[in-house]
Order: sequence, then C-alpha cells, then structure tokens
Amino acid sequence: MMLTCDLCAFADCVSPSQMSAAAVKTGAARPQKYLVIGDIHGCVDEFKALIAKAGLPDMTSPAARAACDIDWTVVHVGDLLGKGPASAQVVQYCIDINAIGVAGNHDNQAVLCASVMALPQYLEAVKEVTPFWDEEKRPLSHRLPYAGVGFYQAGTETEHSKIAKSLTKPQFVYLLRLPLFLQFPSSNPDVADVVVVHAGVKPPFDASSAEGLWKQLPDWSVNMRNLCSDGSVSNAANADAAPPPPPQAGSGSGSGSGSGSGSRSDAKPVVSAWAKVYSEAVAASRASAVSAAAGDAKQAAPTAQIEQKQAKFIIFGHDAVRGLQRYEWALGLDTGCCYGKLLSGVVLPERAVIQVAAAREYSKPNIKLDGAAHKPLQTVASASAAEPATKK
Ligand SMILES: [Mn+2]
Repeated sequence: MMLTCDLCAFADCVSPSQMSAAAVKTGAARPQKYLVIGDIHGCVDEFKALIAKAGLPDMTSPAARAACDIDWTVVHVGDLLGKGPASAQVVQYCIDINAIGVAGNHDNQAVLCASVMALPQYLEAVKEVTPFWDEEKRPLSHRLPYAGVGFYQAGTETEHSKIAKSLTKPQFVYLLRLPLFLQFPSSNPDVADVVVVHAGVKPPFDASSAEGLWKQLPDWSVNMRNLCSDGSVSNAANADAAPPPPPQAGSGSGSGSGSGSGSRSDAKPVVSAWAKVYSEAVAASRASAVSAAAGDAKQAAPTAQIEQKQAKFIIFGHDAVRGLQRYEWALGLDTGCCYGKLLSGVVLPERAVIQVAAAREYSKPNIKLDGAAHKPLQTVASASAAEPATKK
C-alpha cells in the first residue's frame, strides 16, 4: 500500500497518522515504532514540538501510551545539553518519556566536569550506577564510555560546569547509562537493521560482530565527522568549507578515489563525510557480492550472506555544518536547532523525516549554516529522497 506524507513533500515519507491508520486497517498487533531525534542541545520546546508533530501520544502519560495504536519509543542521538536554553529540562524530559539514546560529546563534557568537581549529586549517581565503586577515592569517569571529552580544569567555570551543577542525581544516572551505540534489529526482513551513534564510525564497521563493534574507539563514536583518503579520522566541523589543497603537478592527488597515495607530505588528504564513505562502501560491497554470486553461486553465497547480515543503516548527529545528510546507508540528523535552524527526527521503520523550526537562534554558530541541508525538507526542491536500504 502506497502512502504519501501530509507533513512534507518527500516521496518516501509517510506520516505517522497514516501509518497508524494502516496498522488499524490490517488488524495487526500493535506495531512498535521509533522516533529518532537529532541533536537537541537544550531546545526543550522544539523537542516536545517534534514529538507532537510526529503524531505521538503524550509520552509522559502511561495511559495515553497504552491507548495509542502504536507502541512508540523516542530515541535521541546524543548532545541533549549545551548551547541551548534548557539543558537539564531536556535530560529530565528524556527520563519522563522513557527515551533511550546514545552519549554525545557535550553530554560527556558535563559528566566530566561533574567528576572533576566531585559534585555530590554526581557521586550519588555513580553509587547507583556502580554500587561497588567509591568514586571519591578512585574517580571512575575515565573508565566509563566517556573518552574523547575535552579537558576541564578544576576550579574554572565553563558552560558545561554550569550545566553540571544544574543537573540532579537522576539526570546524572540517565547520562551515565547512555551507551555509545544502540542497535534496532529490523522487524521487516526487507529493511536493514539500524545502528544509532552520536558522531560516527570508522569503516569497516561490522555491527553484527562484538569484535567489530568494539574496534570502534569511543573517541570516534562521539567526535568524528570525516574520513580522510589516507584512512585517518578527522573531527573537523568545516572540512568541506576548507579550500582544497593546491594541485601538485604530476601527483594526481585529490581525485577522491579513496586510494590515498599519500606519498607527498605536503599534499593534504582528501576529506569526506564519513557517512558518505560508509554508505558508498556498503553499496559497493553488496553490489560486488551480488555480481559474484551471479558468476559463481557456490563460491560467493557465503560472501553475500555476510554482507546481508553486516550491513546496517546508521543514524547519527554531531554534524550541524552538513545539516541533514541522506545517504543510502546512513542518515545525519543534526540540523542545527540550537543555531536557530531545525530539529529533525526520523520515524522507523518507515524512515519518514519530520522537522520543526527552532523558535529562535539560541547560540551563535562560529560556522556557516545556511545550506539546503538546513532548510525545511518541503522547500528543498532539488533534494532527492534516498531509497530505503534493503537486505536484499
Ligand atoms: Mn556533538
């Protein structure tokens, strides 16, 4: 059954109200759906507005949730706090609606500050999360999945130390329990499983294997934005805006082939959005597996099975400069709400993108944020809807 969205103009976008009606018509058991939301950064009003716009019931009310014909879960991609007006309120609302999510670099900054300051409510939270540990004698924060945070000097006042002081014990418990990755096994055999991470992954990424998952560094999970042609990771926020290196005669560098000759020390490696590289690598790998299977079914079948099992659709945030990033195998949801742009979310498994505009600019960006990827979807005439990635 083909449905079209009444919220935006995207061909692959189906509004939750229509999905709800479809579910009732088929008489299926109450379907489970997720609303995955990009970097909220203290924008509590837009957070609530996006949930309402997506058609969810009052998620703070167990009765309203039970009465809904869809079993909804709200998911965030991290960076609940910082930059915006109401950091603690966003964390509290996540608790109030049982939202799940992953740790972002700003969330980690507040936890790090609390640890350095030994805030009483933070120490109480650590006792609850790790009852056997005496945080005051042996600070545990560096052993939790919070690598990659910036340095905080004891005794100084920073944006994140102020936020940390405003957080309660339950809010610290919530932050301390945020994982670096979440994975949703797809209930639809034709739709890929979903992985949620704040910043990114470094390919090759095999989320179906514990070994592959833990080869990812926590630093990458919360901080990375780019992959370089020499294979290294870069956190730069404005990599695309940087002028390309001057062409070197005869070097053939900068072609973007990804091979990365890297022989010239004065030639900077080509930098790409990690998600673009990841998505293209997954697509190419699956295409070659399929063609190999056609050529020699006996030999290639195991390869095809591995590709089918490993390929994950990755949803992430952390990259307000690039804004909405739609690739075949990845979706970037940080559309700079705290900078006065948009808060974006996606409904799973349908992958309907839903957005609300920020009420105002809460924080001044030191970077340029006015590309097509920061405008509401329905006004982006040239944008093409990415086809949902399939397991086939
Ligand atoms: Mn971030």
